[in-house]
Amino acid sequence: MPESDRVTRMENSEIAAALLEIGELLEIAGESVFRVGAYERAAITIRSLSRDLGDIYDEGSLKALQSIGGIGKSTAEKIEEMLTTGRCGYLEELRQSLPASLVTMIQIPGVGPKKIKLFYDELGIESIDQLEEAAKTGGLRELKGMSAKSEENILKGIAAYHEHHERILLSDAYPLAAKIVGELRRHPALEQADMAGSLRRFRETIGDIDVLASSAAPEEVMDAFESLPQVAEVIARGATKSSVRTRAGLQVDLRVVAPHEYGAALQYFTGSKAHNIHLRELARKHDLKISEYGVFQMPAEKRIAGATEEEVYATLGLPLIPAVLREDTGEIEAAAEGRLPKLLGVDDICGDLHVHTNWSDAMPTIEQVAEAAIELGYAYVAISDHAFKLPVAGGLTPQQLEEQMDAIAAANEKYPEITILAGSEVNIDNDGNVDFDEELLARLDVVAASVHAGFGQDRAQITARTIGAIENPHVEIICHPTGRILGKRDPFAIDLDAVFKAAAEHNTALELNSFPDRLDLKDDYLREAKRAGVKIAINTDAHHAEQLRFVEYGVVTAQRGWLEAEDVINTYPLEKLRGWLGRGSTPSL
Ligand code: DGT
Ligand code: CA
Ligand code: CA
Ligand code: ZN
Repeated sequence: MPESDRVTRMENSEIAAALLEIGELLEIAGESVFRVGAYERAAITIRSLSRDLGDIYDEGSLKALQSIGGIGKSTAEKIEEMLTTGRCGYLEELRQSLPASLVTMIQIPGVGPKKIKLFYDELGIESIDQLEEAAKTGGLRELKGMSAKSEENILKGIAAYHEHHERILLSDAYPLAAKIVGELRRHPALEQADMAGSLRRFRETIGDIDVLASSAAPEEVMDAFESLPQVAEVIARGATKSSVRTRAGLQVDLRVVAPHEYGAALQYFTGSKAHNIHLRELARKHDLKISEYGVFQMPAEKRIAGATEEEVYATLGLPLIPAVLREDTGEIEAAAEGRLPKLLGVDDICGDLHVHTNWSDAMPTIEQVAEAAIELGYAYVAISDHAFKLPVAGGLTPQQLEEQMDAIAAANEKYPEITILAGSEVNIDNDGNVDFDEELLARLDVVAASVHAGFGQDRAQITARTIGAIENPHVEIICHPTGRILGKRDPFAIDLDAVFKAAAEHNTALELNSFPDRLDLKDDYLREAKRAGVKIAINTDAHHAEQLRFVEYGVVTAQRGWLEAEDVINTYPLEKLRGWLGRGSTPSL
């Protein structure tokens, strides 16, 4: 394939978005859940791939695409079509058959494809705005199965939708921004380029992508930026700033500054706004002025720094404050007093304590999980499949769990370079009890417990259930403690103070689930948990071997929560972890 065709090839994120849209359109059209689910799963798989589909296709054509777990023949053919033509005929056909705005309506909590079809067929409603208008004016209550109450619920759902959908997930923005920065760095006129804004601070969601560059030839750099294959349209262009919209619909702002101003500009555009305001107030007290152009001694306005961020902070007598901490939540005071946390990094992680296999609802075999973990340099990985009280996720019966423990023992023989821990993700029932009897739980290496049902329960009940599991001597980790799914589901009404207190007292770890739409516990809660003396497990909950790499999103979130390696049990080497788990050496070895 000629080079020019290559660069305009569709990205993984664009292909995933197209497949997801197919699934959603089929759902509205009333297709079987099986077909719909196949597209959804393929999209999820593609989003978690660390390699470009284009590269995989170049190496092994259609066959290679099909060998990616979760991608069947017809999906692989659609991917091939998108890679080679940049289009998907099937999606275009589906779009023709239904208005596109119907698809976004699926994302309103409480509004499913059946209702969308009803509103469309009966009232011609095609958009969220039209739906909102109809609900406000009592226009829906006469329809079959609808009432004034359901109109009220729809309005609530629309409010929740707006709250969640103004921002995009870090994991959707980061790979794209990394590519853009990588491309810019290859430009001969470019000196430096970095992500800035909330993306550089690794916030869980991103408003827009900010990129900063330095060059003596800003026009050339902006021209190159605007002609990147990811760019769909240029929104605005000035002397030093260009804003574009990508084909995936994200806004990217590029600013190009002079090299001697780069540090001051990077500091300014990294933010947060609150951090910047506080820093600038502090500067005034030192008779300094900090702006995006540099640091100036007042009143003479003599420029004293600006080329690097270190320099900017040093003029205030501060060490460089890591971008992840710049939220004005005490980091400036901590820096001044020399007590910034020693943040943990991905290299500190020794293993993953929450991974699923094809024994329950996930793709990989135990062996594939082991190999992926070895690839990441881990010392251990825990297989913690679902348990039988969650049949929809293929939960293991007691007998299946025993069989799996044997299979894990065999895999440990096969892979001496890593220890595969036998675990389980048990379900916390309404009374705080979990699957399996004590004898079986005691034979595992590690037990994690999750709330998987009853999300709508009141605060007292959901808190009591969780604390019940925390108090269980056979449970070491509580998974995704607030149950939120970014953009989809609010956290449940749980009393985290009470949970933290119980977890500290019973030495039960709470999970930081690294799945990009969970990140649960979130940054602020991690910090509170740490203050309460709670240990954290940074797990991925991977359902695909590639997803073990999501640990990176967990680690940056942990950094935002001021966590240090000692706070996180899976930074411990195996023996120390075993000591913490308190189970001694175990039968799986
Ligand atoms: P986002 O895009 O909503 O996820 O959040 P940010 O933090 O990326 O915010 P954005 O894109 O509006 O602006 C990028 C950075 O520019 C921000 O983090 C700090 C800086 N900035 C923006 N507005 C102001 C301001 O009014 N004052 C100061 N000191 N800095 C600002
Ligand atoms: Ca931004
Ligand atoms: Ca911006
Ligand atoms: Zn799980």
